[in-house]
Amino acid sequence: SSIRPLVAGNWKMNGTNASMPELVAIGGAFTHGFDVPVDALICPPATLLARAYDVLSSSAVRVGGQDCATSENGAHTGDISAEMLKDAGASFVIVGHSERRIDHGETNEVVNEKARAAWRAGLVAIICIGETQSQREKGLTLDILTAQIEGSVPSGATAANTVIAYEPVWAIGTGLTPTIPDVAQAHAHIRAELVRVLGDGANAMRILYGGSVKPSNAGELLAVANVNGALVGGASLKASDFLGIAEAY
Ligand code: G2H
Repeated sequence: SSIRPLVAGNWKMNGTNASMPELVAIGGAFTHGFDVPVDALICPPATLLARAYDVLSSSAVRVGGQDCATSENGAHTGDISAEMLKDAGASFVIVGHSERRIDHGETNEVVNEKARAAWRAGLVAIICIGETQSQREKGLTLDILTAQIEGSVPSGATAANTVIAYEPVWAIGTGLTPTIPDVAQAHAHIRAELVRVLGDGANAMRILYGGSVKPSNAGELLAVANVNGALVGGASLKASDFLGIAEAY
C-alpha cells in the first residue's frame, strides 16, 4: 500500500536513566545509514519523555506518551495532560491500551475523550482496540472490534490525527500471536469499519498490529494487507530488537 508504515515502541512501565543508551542507538541508526521506509516512534514512561526527546530530537525518531488525561490541567493529582506531553516533546500518545482499559477501567467513552484531548493538544492519537481471549473463544472478535471502533474512535478522526492499533489482548506479552489469516481478517474488518464510520479518508489511516511482535515474526506480520506497522512492547526495550523489527520492511 502507499501508507507509510509506523513502528512504535511502547515501553510501558519500564525504563530509567540507564535505558538512555538504547535510545541513543535507535536514534543513531535512523540518522546514519539505516534507510528503511518507516516512521519510528518510542513511547517511554512519562518520567523519561523529555530526556528521550532530547536524545532523539536530532534523529527522525519521534517520542510519544502512553496515556493522557482528558482535562488540560487542574486538580487531578497524578494525571498528565496531553498538553504536558506535547510540552515535553511528544508528537503522539497511545490511548485505550488494553492495560489501561483493564487496570484502570477505561471505557470506550473515556478512550474517545482521551483521543479528543490528544487532538486538542496537537498530538496524534494511537487508539488501541482488541478482543480478549474469552471474547475470541465465543466468536465475538469482529463484533468487539466494531463496538470499540464505534465507541472509542471520535468522529473527526483522520489519517493525519489518528492511528489505530489492533492488539488481541491474549497475544500481549505472552509470546502468542494470532495466525496470519486471523490477523488479515481482523485488519480487513477494522479497515472496512473505519471506512464505514469515517468515510473514504480512512483508507489512508494506519492500522498497527500489536502483541508479541519481535524480529523473528515481524516480516510475516508486517506483510499482511492492512497492517501498516507495529506497536511493540517488550521487544522495543532493546535497540537491536526494535531496529530488527523496523528492518523487516
Ligand atoms: C502489546 C504490545 C505493545 P508486547 O501491548 O503495546 O506489547 O509487544 O510486549 O506484547
